[in-house]
Amino acid sequence: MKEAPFRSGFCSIVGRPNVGKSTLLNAFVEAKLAIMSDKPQTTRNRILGVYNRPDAQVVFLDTPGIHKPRHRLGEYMNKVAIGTIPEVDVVLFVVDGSAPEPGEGDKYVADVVARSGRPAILVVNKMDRVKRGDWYEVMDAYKALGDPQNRSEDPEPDSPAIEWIDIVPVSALENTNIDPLLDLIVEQMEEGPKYYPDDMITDQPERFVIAEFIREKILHLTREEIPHSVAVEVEQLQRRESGTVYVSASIYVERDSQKGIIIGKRGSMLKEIGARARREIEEMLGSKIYLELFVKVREDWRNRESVLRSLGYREE
Ligand SMILES: Nc1nc2c(ncn2[C@@H]2O[C@H](COP(=O)(O)OP(=O)(O)OP(=O)(O)O)[C@@H](O)[C@H]2O)c(=O)[nH]1
Ligand SMILES: [Mg+2]
Repeated sequence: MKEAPFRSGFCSIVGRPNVGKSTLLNAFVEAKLAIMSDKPQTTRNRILGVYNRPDAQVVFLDTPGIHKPRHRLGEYMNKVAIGTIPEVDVVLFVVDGSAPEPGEGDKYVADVVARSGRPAILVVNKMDRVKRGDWYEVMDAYKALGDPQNRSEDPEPDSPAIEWIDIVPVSALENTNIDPLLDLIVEQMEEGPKYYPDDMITDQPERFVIAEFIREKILHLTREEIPHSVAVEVEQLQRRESGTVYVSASIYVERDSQKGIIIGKRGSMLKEIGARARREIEEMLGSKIYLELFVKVREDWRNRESVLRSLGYREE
C-alpha cells in the first residue's frame, strides 16, 4: 500500500482586533508564542507558529487585527496582516461569536479576504459564551459575510463572494473544536516539504519574545490609551557564568504623564510589571533572570518612521 503523502503549507489567521486570533495560534501550537489581552490591537507583528504532526506541517501566521489606523504604527500593522494573505494556502477568517452580529470591522476584513481570492475557513470563536441553542443563528449571521450584499449597502461591482470552505465554531480559550479545525486545515494542504525542523516552532528571536512578554504585562495592568502608547525594547541579554540571565529593557511611552503611570506610586506599578514578566521569562528560558526596566518618553513615537523602524515595526 502506498503511504499517504506528507502535506504542508501556510495558513494566515486574520480578523478584526480582539477576536482571539493569538489565543487560537497558541492553542494550535500548544505554546505561548503570541501575547494575548483584552485590549484591541495587542498583536503588532506577524507571529509565526509551526504545527507538526507525523503526516503534516502547517505554518501559521498570526497577524495584527485589521482596523482603521490612526497612526503610522496602525498602518504598518494593517499592511503586515493583509500582506500575509496572498502568501498562504488557506486563510482563517476569525470572528467573535459572542457578538451576535458582524460589525463594520468584520465586514471590512471579509472584503479584504474576498478580494484576495484565497480559500477561506470561517472560524467563529468564543462560542463558550454562546448558548447552544443560539449557535446556528450566530454562525449563519457570520456566514452571510460571504455575500458582498451583506458587507456593504452599496457593494462595489467587483467585490467577489466568498465560498467558505467550512464554518467552524470554536473556543480558543477552552480548546473546544480545535482538533477538528486542525484536521480541516491539514486537508487543505498539498503534498509538500517540512519547511521548519521539528524543534523550531517559531522564528521569533528571544529578545522579541521577552519584549512582548513585558508588553503583555503592561497591557494587563493598564487602561485607556496607555496600552496603545507603549513599546518595549530589550537592550541587553547576557548569560552570566552563574547561570543567571541579565535582561535590561526600555519601556517607551509618548508623554511624561504616561511615564508616571507606568512607574506608579513609589515605583509600585513598574515593580509589578517586572515581577509578572520575570516569572514568565524565567519559565520560557528555564533559568533565573535579573530584569531591569527603564521607562522613557519618545513623543508621538507611533507616528515617527525612524522610531518605528528602530523598534522593529518595519517591513523585512
Ligand atoms: N470567552 C472567550 N474569550 C476568548 C476566546 N479566545 C480569546 N478570548 C479572549 O479575547 C481577548 C482577545 O484575545 P486575543 O487572542 O489577544 O485576540 P486577537 O484577535 O489576537 O487580538 P489583536 O491581537 O488585538 O488583534 C482575550 O481577553 C482573550 O482571553 C474564547 O474562545 N472565549
Ligand atoms: Mg493578537
